[in-house]
Amino acid sequence: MMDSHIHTSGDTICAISTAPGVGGIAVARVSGENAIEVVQRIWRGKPLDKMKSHTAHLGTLLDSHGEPLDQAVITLFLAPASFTGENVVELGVHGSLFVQRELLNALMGAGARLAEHGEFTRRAFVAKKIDLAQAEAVADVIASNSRAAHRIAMNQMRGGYSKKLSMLRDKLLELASLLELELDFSEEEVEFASRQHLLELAQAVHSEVTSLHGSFAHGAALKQGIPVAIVGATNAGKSSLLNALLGDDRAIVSDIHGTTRDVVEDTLEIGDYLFRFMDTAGLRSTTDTIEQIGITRSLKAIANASIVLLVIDPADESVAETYSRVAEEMMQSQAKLITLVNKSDLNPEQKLEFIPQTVTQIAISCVTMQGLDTLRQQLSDTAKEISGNNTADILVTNARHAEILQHATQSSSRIIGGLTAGLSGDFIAQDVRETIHHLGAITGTITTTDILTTIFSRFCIGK
Ligand SMILES: Nc1nc2c(ncn2[C@@H]2O[C@H](COP(=O)(O)OP(=O)(O)OP(=O)(O)O)[C@@H](O)[C@H]2O)c(=O)[nH]1
Ligand SMILES: [Mg+2]
Repeated sequence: MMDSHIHTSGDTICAISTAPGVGGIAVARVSGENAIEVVQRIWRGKPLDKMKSHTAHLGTLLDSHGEPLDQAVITLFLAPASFTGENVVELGVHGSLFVQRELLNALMGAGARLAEHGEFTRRAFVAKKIDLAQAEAVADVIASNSRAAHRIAMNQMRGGYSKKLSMLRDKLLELASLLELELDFSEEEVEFASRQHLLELAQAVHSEVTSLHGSFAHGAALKQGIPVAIVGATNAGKSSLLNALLGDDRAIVSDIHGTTRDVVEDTLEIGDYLFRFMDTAGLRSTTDTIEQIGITRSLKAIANASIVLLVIDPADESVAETYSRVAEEMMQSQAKLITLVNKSDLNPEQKLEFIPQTVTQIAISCVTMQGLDTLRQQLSDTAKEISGNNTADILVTNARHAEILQHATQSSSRIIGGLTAGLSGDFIAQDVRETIHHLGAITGTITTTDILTTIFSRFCIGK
């Protein structure tokens, strides 16, 4: 079990910061007040305590027995001008697993201890180098696997999101102080700020908080992959399409109707976006219990998708029926429908007349790969369109933030309610304070040790 108690700063921590495994070079980091003395103990080269910040030095590192371990390049970052705000030494060594292990042993022998998950970033937060939302974005940048996800994380890390939250907080503080004034002078029948002005402020905050909260569905989709459901009648070629897109035999393909029973999922980057494809069980009426469960899952996949790919074999007699069924399932959803008329190698260029003009139709073949480039382009365009439709200029991608924002939409809506109902200022001030509190919990102005421990334990060691 992980030690939930984070040691106070002051002690010197060390970790390998590069990916686990063998590499050309591995980088170890050491941070703490005594970082330089600790490294000096295993270092043969220029005296590190005489060197300036932001300088690199070539020398020899010793193992825990005092024997030469490796030639290394050491980079110094002196407090407070470092990532953690403490003295930081980065040691670039050759990336053998043996060298990495021995180096950590030597550092521990010299007085450092192994860092916990995210402890470097946590120290950066404690030193107020970054706020909590930015610290979380560091993890997102490391985990980002598409240009779109990377862009959001970078914006958050550089503080765009925090700035927005702090603007909202300022509006709320203004609201709170105006309410205060109103209370102080309530006896004197002077109106300092009209309730109308207060209402406008509250509405502005509420609408921004609501739009941030609303952006989570899309933000999460961009981060984890935009969900794309591949649906259609049995034998239409859904699993063949998944395999063709992935360039891999991911799902079982056969000419037996009802081959796919469960949802088969995989992600793929197309253009700037990561997509999460879900191959589903073919839609047909069946008495087979297991197949029926599979079909229920297909319908659920439609409900959860941002894009639905309806695969059609034009030779199939029930095509119109399948189309209506899917269209009906999609009535409630915001998802985009794209129909794929498959097996074009057998049935050259067919356009299905019963499908409305507004719905995109692409002729494809999973055998000749015809039309797949058009499909990839269409997917990337659709993803861009979905992103463009989002009114928030900042996307929330973090579930913790989304939950807090949900509370903030409720408390800010109560402020509006209170103002509209003409309630006394002290009742309303309560909800204003609560909203400020919620926003503060995102950036970390208000946090508990438990929350911090949960957040940073999800980081890699060495970050
Ligand atoms: N000629 C031709 N055959 C195809 C094409 N796409 C799929 N098939 C064949 O159609 C049959 C069904 O393909 P699958 O991909 O298993 O169909 P599915 O829609 O996943 O079927 P279920 O899992 O049963 O719902 C297989 O024999 C495939 O080889 C195509 O573009 N052209
Ligand atoms: Mg299948």
